[in-house]
Amino acid sequence: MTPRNRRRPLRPPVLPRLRPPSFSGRLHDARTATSVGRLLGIAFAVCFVTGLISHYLQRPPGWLADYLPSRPVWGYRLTQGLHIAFGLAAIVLLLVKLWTVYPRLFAWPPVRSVRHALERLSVAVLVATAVFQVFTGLLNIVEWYPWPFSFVPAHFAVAWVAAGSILLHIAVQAPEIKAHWGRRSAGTLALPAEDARDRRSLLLGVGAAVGVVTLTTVGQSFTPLKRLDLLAPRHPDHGPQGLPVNRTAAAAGVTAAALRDWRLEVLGPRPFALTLDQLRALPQARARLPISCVEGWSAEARWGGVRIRDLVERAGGRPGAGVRVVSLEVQGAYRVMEMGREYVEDPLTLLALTLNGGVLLPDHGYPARIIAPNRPGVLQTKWVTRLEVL
Ligand SMILES: Nc1nc2c(c(=O)[nH]1)N[C@H]1C(S)=C(S)[C@@H](COP(=O)(O)O)O[C@H]1N2
Ligand SMILES: [Mo]
Repeated sequence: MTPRNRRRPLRPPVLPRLRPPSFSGRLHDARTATSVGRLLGIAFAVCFVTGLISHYLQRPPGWLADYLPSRPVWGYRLTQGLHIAFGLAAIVLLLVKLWTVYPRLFAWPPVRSVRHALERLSVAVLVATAVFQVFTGLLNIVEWYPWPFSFVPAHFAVAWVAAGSILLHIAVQAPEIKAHWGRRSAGTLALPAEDARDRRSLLLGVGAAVGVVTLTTVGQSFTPLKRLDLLAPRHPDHGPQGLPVNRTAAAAGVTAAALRDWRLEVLGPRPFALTLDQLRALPQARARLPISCVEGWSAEARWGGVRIRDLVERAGGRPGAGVRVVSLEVQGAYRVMEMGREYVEDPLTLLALTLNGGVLLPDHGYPARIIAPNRPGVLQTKWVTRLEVL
């Protein structure tokens, strides 16, 4: 008898045992999650605060509009620059943070208790909203809107949900965060030395990646670094008259024909209208002010034109009056804009007729545009045709 034919005792077939995959990399631990998490927390906090500033400067509730400060002139440039820089850094940090904790996605059993289920649900909300914020923010700075909702209200609303779920997450994880916070904390001392070495390497890599992303994009608003601006969608110097353009005259439907009979109308107790030559004959003021676009770029320029407060005074407006500005643009979200008292009274707020020493080009708002200090770019209305003293 060959061994092949020998009778074997009957055994049940061996089935592969169903087991969830296991992930045991050394960097998927609570210490790493805490180290990366607090950096991400800082980035999100800066984004949240600067985002709120941006939101209320752009769409102030009625009672606030007259108190928005027009100084410092570089205020919005700074807060918006920080918003974009920290938002871009948050993309790197978020990816690394998700990588450190993703094994928990496969925790087995998936749900241990009601409490555990709620905790996982809150993490799901946190991850979804965080990804939504950095993703929509990134596409906004390249001005690509492949979605049916409008960016500003969605980004604003989800920011609150994200902020709430981050606070909840910190509260739920507080004991772990505390155990792993400091170099000599309890949870940290229990870990082997090679873990610390690997973690240092990971954090160095994260730092390098954030550094590269920041240095190659921050020049779009922080002009001393503009020569390194390789990855940002805009360069602060690229555009007609040395300034970027977001919406061209052609895109706004502002044509030569529409401009032929252009007059500036000023409505108020003593309404009047002026031709461009009459405007040029009024006392001219100069201002060196940045355009700080909510899409992330900022660039300073020299502007010349008539002070808004002079026009308001001439129309018989009371001190402290606000102004509604209407553009020639046929339709568009930025056709009508309102500004409160502080802006109207600021001597640097101009109805600009010149830019960097030349007559405004059509894409920059010829014949006349608004330029005001400490103000989001979207409110620097171009192709102005009417001012209404409120
Ligand atoms: N009427 C009108 N004004 C407008 C806009 C617009 O779309 N329509 N875009 C605004 C935006 S988003 C910015 S950042 C600035 C850009 O100004 P610039 O083209 O002169 O650089 O103009 C603002 N003024
Ligand atoms: Mo903008």
